[in-house]
Amino acid sequence: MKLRIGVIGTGAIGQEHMKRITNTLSKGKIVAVTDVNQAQAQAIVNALHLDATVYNDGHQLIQADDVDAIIVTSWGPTHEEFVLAAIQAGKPVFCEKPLATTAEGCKRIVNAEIEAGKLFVQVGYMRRYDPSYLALKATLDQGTVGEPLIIHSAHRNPTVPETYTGDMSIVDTFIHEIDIHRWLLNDDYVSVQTIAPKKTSQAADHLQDPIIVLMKTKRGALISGEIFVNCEYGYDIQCQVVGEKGIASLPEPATVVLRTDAKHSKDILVDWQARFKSAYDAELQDWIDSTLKGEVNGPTAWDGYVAAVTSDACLEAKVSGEVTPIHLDDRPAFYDQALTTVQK
Ligand code: NAI
Ligand code: ISE
Repeated sequence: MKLRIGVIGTGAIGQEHMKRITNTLSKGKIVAVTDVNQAQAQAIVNALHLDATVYNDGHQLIQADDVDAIIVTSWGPTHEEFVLAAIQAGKPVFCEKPLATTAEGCKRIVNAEIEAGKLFVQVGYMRRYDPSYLALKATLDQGTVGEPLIIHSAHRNPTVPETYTGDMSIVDTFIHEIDIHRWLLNDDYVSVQTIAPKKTSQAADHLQDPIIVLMKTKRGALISGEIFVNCEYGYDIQCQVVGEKGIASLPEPATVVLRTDAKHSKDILVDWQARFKSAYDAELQDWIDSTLKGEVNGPTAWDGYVAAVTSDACLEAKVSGEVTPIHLDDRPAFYDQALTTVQK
C-alpha cells in the first residue's frame, strides 16, 4: 500500500522532497500538488512524470478524497493555516520548519491536535535523522563523556541572498540548533543572550554577521552557538559537546582525504542540500512509514512550539542585548505518545 501525498509549495525544498519521494524512497506517491505559482507546480509534475492533479489552492488539495497525507513546503507564514486545515480534515501532515511564525500560532496547532485526540503533525527538523547527529546523541546518552556542560556549535553558510533579513539568522538558520541542542541534551532552555563580534565586510549593510547566541538549559548546560551566514568558505555545521569526562564532537561528513600537490586536504560541502541529504531521506521515509501505521515518530507540534518560543526570546535578546528568560508551558502528557525521536 502506498501513501497518497499532496504537496503544498513546489519551491526549493518542495521540489527536493517530491524528487526523493518519487525517485529514492518507498511507499509514498505524489498524487496532488499546488503552488501560488501554478506554472512551476505543473512544470515539476511534468518533469517527474507524475500522475498528479495540480490544485488552485492548498485547501482544495487538503480536501481531495484521494489525498491521504499532506506535505507543507510553502513559505513560513502560510504553514499554520494549512496545518490547521489538515488536522481539521483528519489528515496527517508533514510541515517544514517553522511550524508557524509565532509561538501563539504553534500553540493553536498543539491545541487543535490535543482536541482531535491524535497526533497528526511532524515538523521538518531533519537533523534528528542525520547519521552524524544520531551518533553524537548515542554517545551522550551512553554517558561516555559524562554530564554535558557546554556545547560549542557553529552554523556557517557561504553566503545568503540580499533578501535575508537580520531576524532570519535566528528564525531560518539558528532554529535548527535550537531544536537539535535540546534533543541532544534531553533538556530545555531557560535563558538566552546574543553577542555581536566585529561584523564581516562580506555581509549586507542591514545584516549583523556573525552573531554568537548563548543559551542556558534547565540542567545548567551552556550553549555557545555561532551563526555566520557569509563565511565564504563552505557550508559548515559544527557541534562539540564538553562533558565532565571528555569531549564529543559531531563527525565530519565523509569526503575523500587527498594528498596532492604537497597538500593533505579534504573537501568541505557547499550547501545544506548535500550536507543533510541522507537526513532528509531518512526523515521523509520515517514519516511515510509511521503515517501508514497511523503514528507520528519524528519532531512533533510540541517541538515546533518550543522552537518558536525560544526563537522569539532569541530575537528579543538580539534587540536588548540582555539575558532574556525563556518561559515554556509544561509539556502536555498528550505528547508522551510520540516516542522515538521526541525528547522524553
Ligand atoms: P521557496 O520560496 O523556494 O518555495 C516556497 C514555495 O511556496 C514557492 O514556490 C511559493 O510560490 C509557494 N507558496 C507560497 N505561499 C503559498 C501558498 N499560500 N500556497 C501554495 N504555495 C505557496 O522556499 P523554500 O526554500 O522551498 O522554503 C520553504 C519552507 O521550507 C520554508 O518554511 C523554509 O524555512 C523551509 N526550509 C526548510 C529547510 C530544512 O532544512 N528543513 C531547508 C529549506 C527550506
Ligand atoms: C535553510 O533555510 C535551512 O533550513 C537549512 O537547513 C539551513 O542550514 C540554512 O542555513 C537555512 O537558510
